Amino acid sequence: MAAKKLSGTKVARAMRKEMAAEVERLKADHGVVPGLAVVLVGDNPASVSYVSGKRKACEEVAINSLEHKRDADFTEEALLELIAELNADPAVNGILVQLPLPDHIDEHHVLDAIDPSKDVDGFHPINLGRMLVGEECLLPCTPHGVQQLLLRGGVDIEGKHVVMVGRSNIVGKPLANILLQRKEGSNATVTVCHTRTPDMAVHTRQADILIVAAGRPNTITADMVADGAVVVDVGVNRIEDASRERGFRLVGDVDYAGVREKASLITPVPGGVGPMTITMLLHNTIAAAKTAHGVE
Ligand code: L34
Repeated sequence: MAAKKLSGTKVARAMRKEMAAEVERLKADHGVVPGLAVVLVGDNPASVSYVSGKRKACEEVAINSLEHKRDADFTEEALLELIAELNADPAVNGILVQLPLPDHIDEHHVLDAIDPSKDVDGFHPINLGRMLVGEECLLPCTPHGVQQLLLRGGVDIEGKHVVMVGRSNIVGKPLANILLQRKEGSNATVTVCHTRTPDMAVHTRQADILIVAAGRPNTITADMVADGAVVVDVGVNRIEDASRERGFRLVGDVDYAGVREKASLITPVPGGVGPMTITMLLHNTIAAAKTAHGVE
């Protein structure tokens, strides 16, 4: 029997409705309008598209979004200066520097320069450290979005065997940590696989919940998935396709057509994790604004 589809678009829509109401309340009761600064260096087409999705999502819930677009030759020094300005600007509650950055800029220098209280990506070592020890913090958006998508999709994570494929700083490592927290909505047994894992299928077949963030199409095929598994596809890959208006189509890291015949529940691409990532960014921006203004 084919899997049910777990739609991130639907869950994101419901969450954004709640958030719009909360932003309205913040404004009415406290005169606070959350502000998000989005910094984009260069013109990577995928980044341009994601940033535009973030702007539209902000509009949807009435968060003030301020875009700072710079040419690809923008220096690291100038970028650090811009971040210092945004750190000091009280109208800015969240700062997001879209990744990847051009090669001449050291990503760590940049992420470390963001005020942790405005780090709505949750990429600052302070927030990642707090996450690791289970303290309150701004959580990275894609991992938090995956957890929310599972929970709101009715998937019980407690005690389940989660197999994470991928160990990036923005998905695999933080998501593995979130799901193994001693907290409600987590408490999973977590295995992490990566490019140096011999015979990955041995592990992926053991998964109750298989989460894939490998950055490569068809990383997971039907033979690598247990009957009835829940499969979350975090990948977003552009495949050239002349029959499409944009000249490409999006596929995940999972062979969707094959795997949906084995899984019980599966997230699509597009319309799966992507919309959740953006929704958790809104969540973090609202949370940062509340903290900055001492609200609740
Ligand atoms: N700083 N850099 C920073 N923060 C992030 O959280 C990200 N990420 C990743 C890349 N770089 C980043 C994103 O925003 C990936 N990512 C992201 C965000 C949104 C979507 C995909 C990736 C998304 O909305 N995907 C849609 C399709 C969009 C399209 O048509 O291009 C989907 O339905 O999957």
